[in-house]
Amino acid sequence: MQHPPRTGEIVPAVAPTGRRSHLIDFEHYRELYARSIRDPEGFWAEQAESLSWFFKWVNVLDSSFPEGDVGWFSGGRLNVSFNCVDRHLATRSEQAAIIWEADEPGQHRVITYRELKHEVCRIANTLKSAGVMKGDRVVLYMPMIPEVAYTMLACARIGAVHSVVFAGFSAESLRDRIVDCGAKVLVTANEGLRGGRPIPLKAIADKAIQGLHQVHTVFVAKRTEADVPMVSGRDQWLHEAMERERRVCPTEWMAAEDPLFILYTSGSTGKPKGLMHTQAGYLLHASLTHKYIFDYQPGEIYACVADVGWITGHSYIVYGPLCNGATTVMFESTPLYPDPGRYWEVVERLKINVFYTAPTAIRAIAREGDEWVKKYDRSSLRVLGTVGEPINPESWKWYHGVVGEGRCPVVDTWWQTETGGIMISPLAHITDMKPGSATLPFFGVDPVVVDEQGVVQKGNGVSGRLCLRQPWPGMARTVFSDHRRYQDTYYTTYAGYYFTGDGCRRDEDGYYWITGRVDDVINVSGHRIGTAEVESALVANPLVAESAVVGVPHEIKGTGIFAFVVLNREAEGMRPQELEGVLKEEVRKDIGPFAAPDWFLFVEGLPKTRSGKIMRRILRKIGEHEYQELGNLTTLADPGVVDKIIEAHKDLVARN
Ligand code: 7RM
Repeated sequence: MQHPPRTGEIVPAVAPTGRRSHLIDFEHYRELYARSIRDPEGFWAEQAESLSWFFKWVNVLDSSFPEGDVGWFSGGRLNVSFNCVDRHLATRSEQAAIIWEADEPGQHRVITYRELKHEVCRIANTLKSAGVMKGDRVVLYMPMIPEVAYTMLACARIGAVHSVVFAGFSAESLRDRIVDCGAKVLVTANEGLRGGRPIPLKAIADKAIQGLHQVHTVFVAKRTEADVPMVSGRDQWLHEAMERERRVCPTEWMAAEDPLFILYTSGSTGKPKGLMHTQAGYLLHASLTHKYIFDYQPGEIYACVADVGWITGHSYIVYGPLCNGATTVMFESTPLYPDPGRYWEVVERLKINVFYTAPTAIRAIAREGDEWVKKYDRSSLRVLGTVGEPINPESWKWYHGVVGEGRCPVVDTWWQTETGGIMISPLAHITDMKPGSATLPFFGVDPVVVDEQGVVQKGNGVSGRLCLRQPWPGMARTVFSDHRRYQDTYYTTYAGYYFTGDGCRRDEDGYYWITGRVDDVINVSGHRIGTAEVESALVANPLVAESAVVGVPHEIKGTGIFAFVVLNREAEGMRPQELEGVLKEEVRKDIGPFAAPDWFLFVEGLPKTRSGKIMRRILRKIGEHEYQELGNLTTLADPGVVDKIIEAHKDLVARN
C-alpha cells in the first residue's frame, strides 16, 4: 500500500531500483502496531514464541508502570545463552556467528556457532571454577575482542550478572562500578589495541582494584604480546584457565525476571546509575527489533560498529543478532584507521549487508571526501543505520546518497540504555523516511509529548518532551541496589509516564524528530556524560573553586563540552593553557579521556539564582555566541557576572 500524503522532504521506503521487505508491508506494520498498543499482552505473547523456553510464562505482564514496577513473562524460564548459541547448532553450526575484524586492516577471524558454543562453555566453566554462582556480578573491562562476547554469554549461561565497563573509562570510574555492583571477579585483557595504539587495560585494572579485597580473581585475556605483572593467587591468564575446562556447560534455568546484566549510565545528577536489565523481555526486544528494523535476513552479514561497553554493543552486536542466528561483525578499530576509508574497505572485504554506526563517525569521515567511499565496492550493502544522537539532515543525505548510492534505507534509531532496544525508527524497506527524523514508534512503544508542566500535547504538529506511556519488554527494571532512585529519576517528573530526558517534535505526519537532551546530560560523540560528573572532577582539583559545564554544538562530536571555571588563589600566575592542560588531565583521570572538556573559560563568577542554582541556560547561550538571547535575567543574584562572562568569552574567541 502507498503511504498517505506526507509533508516535508520524504525519501520513499523502497528505492526505485530497490527491494521490498521480506517481512511485512507498511499497511501490515500499521495493523500490527495498532494491535501492540491496544492489546500489548496478546501481541507480546505471540512474539515471545520466537524464543526457546524451558517453561512458558504464566503472566505476560505484571505492571504498575506508573510506579516503575514492571515484570514480563513471569513464571517463564529460559536461558539467554541457549537462545543465542545452542539452539542454532542444529541448523547453523558451521555458519559464522562472529566475524572479528581486528585493528590492523586485512586481519579478520571467523568464529562459527560451533566454536562459539565451545568458547562460551569453557569460559562459563572457568567462571564456575573461580566460584562464580548464579546472581553473582562479574565486571568486564575489555577491548573489542571475541572474548568479551564469549564472557557475556558465559555469564548468561550460568546466571551470573555481567557489568561491562567501557574500556575508555579511567581506573577511578572502573573502581566505582566494581564497588557499586559488588563484583568479586574481574575479566580484562593485558592490553587493548585501537588505531594502532596499545591501551594498558591490565595496568588500569590493577590500579582500580588496588587495596580492594572484594575482588579475589582477575582473568586476563591476551590481546597483544605485552607482558603484564600478574598478582599471584589473584590473576590468571584467561586462555590458560580455559584450557583446563570442558567445552560443555549446562545452561541455568533462569526466571524471566532474573537479572541479565547491569550497565552503568550517566544521568543529570550524582554518580552513574547501574541500570539492570532482565532476561526474557530484554532478549525479545533486542531480537525482534534487530529483525524488523534492519530487515535482517538469514545468511546475511550484519555489522554494528559500536563498542560493546555501551548498550548498543550489548543489544546489537551480541544479544539481538545472535538470538536471531545472524552473522555479527565485531569491529576493533576506528573509522579513521589507517585512513578514512576503513569502514568501506571492511564492507567490501567482508561483504557486509547491514551496517550500523553513529552520526559522529559519519560526520568525521564525510568531511574527508567522497573518494574514500567510492574507492570500495559497496554493492553488498542493503541497509544503513545510525544511533546515539540526532543526525543532521546533511549527514543523513551523505550517508544515504554517497555511501548507500540511494539504494539503501537509512534507519535512524532512537533509544536509550534504559529502553534496552530501539524504540523509534523506520523499519527498513517499509517506512518512508525523512532525513533527520527517527520516524515512527516500534511495536509496543507508545510515545507521548508533554510540555514542561506535563500537559500532554495531543495531535500532530506539536513539540515538547518525550515520554512513554506503556511498558515495553526491553525496559530496564531498576537501578541496581537503589530502586527508589530508579523511580525518582524516570517516573516522578511527569506522573504516569516514563520520562526519557529528550526533547522532541511530532510533525504533521506523526513523525518524531528527537531534538536532544533537555536535562543535564550531554551526548559527546554518542558518549553519554553527566555535566555533574565533569564538574565534580574539575572541583576535585585544588586549583578550582567552582565550575559549570554545558554542552555546546560541535562540528564532529555533535555536542562538545564547555567548562566555565572559577579558579582558586593557588592558580594565580598560571597561564590559561597550562591550566587547561592540568584540568583536562584531571577529567581524564577521574572519568576517562572521552569526557575531557573541549573548551575552557576562566571566569570570576558564575550566574546564579538567588537560591544559588547555576543558570546553565545562560552559559549555554554564551557558549553558542548568542549573547543577545539570554532570556529572562531577573532571577539572577548578581546580573553583573553575565557581562563579565560575555567579555571573557569574546576575548577567548578573539584569541583563537
Ligand atoms: C542507544 C544510546 C541515549 C540518548 C538519548 C538521546 C540520544 C540516541 C538517538 C538519539 C536522536 C537518535 N543509548 N540518542 N539515539 N538522539 N536520535 N537516533 O545511545 O543511553 O547512551 O544514550 O542518546 O538523547 O536519550 S544512551
